[in-house]
Amino acid sequence: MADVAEQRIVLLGPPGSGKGTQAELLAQALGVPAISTGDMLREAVAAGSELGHKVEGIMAAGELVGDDLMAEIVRARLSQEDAAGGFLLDGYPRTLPQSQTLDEVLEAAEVNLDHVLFIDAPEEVLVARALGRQRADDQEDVVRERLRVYAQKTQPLVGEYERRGLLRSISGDNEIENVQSSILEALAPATIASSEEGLA
Ligand code: B4P
Repeated sequence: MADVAEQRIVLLGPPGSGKGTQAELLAQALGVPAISTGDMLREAVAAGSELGHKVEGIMAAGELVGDDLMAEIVRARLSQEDAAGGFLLDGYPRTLPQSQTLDEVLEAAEVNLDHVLFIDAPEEVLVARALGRQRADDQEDVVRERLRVYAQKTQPLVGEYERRGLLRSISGDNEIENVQSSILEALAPATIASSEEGLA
């Protein structure tokens, strides 16, 4: 039986909902690595690697990097040793084909996805946060494009994971600490149940 440290969790939500912020806090609480595809891509751009050159323009325009390239990156990262005992995936999957890739990776490793945390907030809150951050892909027109792409390509995953009974919805329109408390509360029944089974 999986214990607390073996949780495999996906963080889903629109750009600026606080996925990255919450992933870091939750990873510390659960003792599993936070794997952010956005951070991995930004590091590649900063390093000027071949991958960085491929994705730089796509990210700056607010579009999604191609599913095949993302599959390569995520397969390689999830096969690393630190992800064997659980992980928090921040920003992946973002499309239905990406969710199929994740299913394949998990099936091959004979493990399951435990939760999908869906963090949401009103559009104007998301735009205001992104503009406050001043990252290269945080110009207002790019932010609005990222929100459009999110609604078109990523939003359908919410229904998909809800059907599978994995979705836990969290309001991201709150103080960072309060959002984190809501997440821990949403995970608590499963966490408590698995610890009790571990003790039995
Ligand atoms: P990401 O890095 O995932 O960008 P994001 O969605 O804006 O991040 P997030 O929602 O985590 O926001 P954060 O916590 O930082 O992706 C960037 C780009 O990479 C994508 O557009 C795409 O091009 C590419 N990419 C990544 N993954 C991909 C994939 N799977 N497939 C294809 N392409 C992919 O929070 C935002 C701001 O709000 C921060 O400044 C934070 O301090 C603040 N904040 C957070 N929580 C707050 C709160 N509760 N109250 C007030 N402020 C808060």
